[in-house]
Amino acid sequence: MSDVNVRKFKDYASDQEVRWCPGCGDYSILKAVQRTLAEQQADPARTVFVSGIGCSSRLPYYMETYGFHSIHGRAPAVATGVKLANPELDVWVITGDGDGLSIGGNHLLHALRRNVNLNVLLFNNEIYGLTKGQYSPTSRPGTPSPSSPDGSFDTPVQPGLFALGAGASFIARGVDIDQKGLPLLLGAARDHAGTAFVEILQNCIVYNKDVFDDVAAKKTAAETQVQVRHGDPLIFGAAEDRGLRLNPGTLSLEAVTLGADGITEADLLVHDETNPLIAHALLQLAPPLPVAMGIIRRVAAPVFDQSFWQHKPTERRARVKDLLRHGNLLDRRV
Ligand SMILES: Cc1ncc(C[n+]2csc(CCOP(=O)(O)OP(=O)(O)O)c2C)c(N)n1
Ligand code: SF4
Ligand SMILES: [Mg+2]
Repeated sequence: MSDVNVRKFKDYASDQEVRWCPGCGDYSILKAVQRTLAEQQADPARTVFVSGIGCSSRLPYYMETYGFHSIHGRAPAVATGVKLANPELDVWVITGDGDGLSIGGNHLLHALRRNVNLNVLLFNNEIYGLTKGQYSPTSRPGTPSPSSPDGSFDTPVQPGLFALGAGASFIARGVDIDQKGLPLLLGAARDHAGTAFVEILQNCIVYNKDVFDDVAAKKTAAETQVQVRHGDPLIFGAAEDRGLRLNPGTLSLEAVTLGADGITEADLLVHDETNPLIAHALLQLAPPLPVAMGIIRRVAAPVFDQSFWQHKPTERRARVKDLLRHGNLLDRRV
């Protein structure tokens, strides 16, 4: 391909004025998405971004691709329809913690369990940003907000564990500002056959500023995050001298120091993307333990849209117009 035909990340940006608050983490995610499409030389004419409602859900406006700003919580359903109608499209779902896990929890659950070939990006800022800062299903207990003036007392849902419980075949976690790591995760999500679920920790600087500082702050990230890679032992720390081993008594991960008490790399747990127990243990990690980043789970599983068309090959090109003009729709059932 000559240079003139190579798409740069700016080629995926639309001419729309970006209307997020200055400093919002959504800007970095948008850039990472555009960078991913450029890295993979994705065809904009075959790319669709479907969103629900929320600040995060404004993303499709800013992409020079096809897009739907759909209904609150319903993006997975709309995206499933898009993918079924034209399986050749690369379909992305953009959702927030409120959109995807509150009103849309049911829709997300079914897309995940069906394993529709979609890339789902959940922007988790632990707050309803668009509606001015009410607490959300992922807000940590004690979050003060207009709907919880004395601090929230709900038990939050953890997006990755929700996805695991729903049977997701791909689960990853990244941070908005990680311009190196995030495009790699998004690229892997795009390559995955089935629903790829990516939770992105996103800083809402207006209504929940720096809520992820204990995990995402750049200065301390080497200590507060463990980057997981299939086949590698779980090592973290700026000096790479810390690790996670499985405590057989509690069946949970514990942090250890390499070299102390005779501990070596051989004592550490080796990441296996296909092992659901490891995924569960990694998703349980929370401060003061390092939080898992990267591809936590990735397995091959039957893909809903592929199975659908295998069962209805002749209907593939059917047009709604033809169906509607045919009289009684029920007579057309096959
Ligand atoms: C049916 C319906 N109920 C409620 C709302 C109000 N509403 C709009 S966005 C939103 C929550 C958005 O939160 P989130 O998905 O976390 O997105 P963020 O703005 O934080 O990116 C709510 C409750 C709505 N638009 N439609
Ligand atoms: S309210 Fe929060 S999430 Fe929404 S644009 Fe502003 S900073 Fe971003
Ligand atoms: Mg939110």
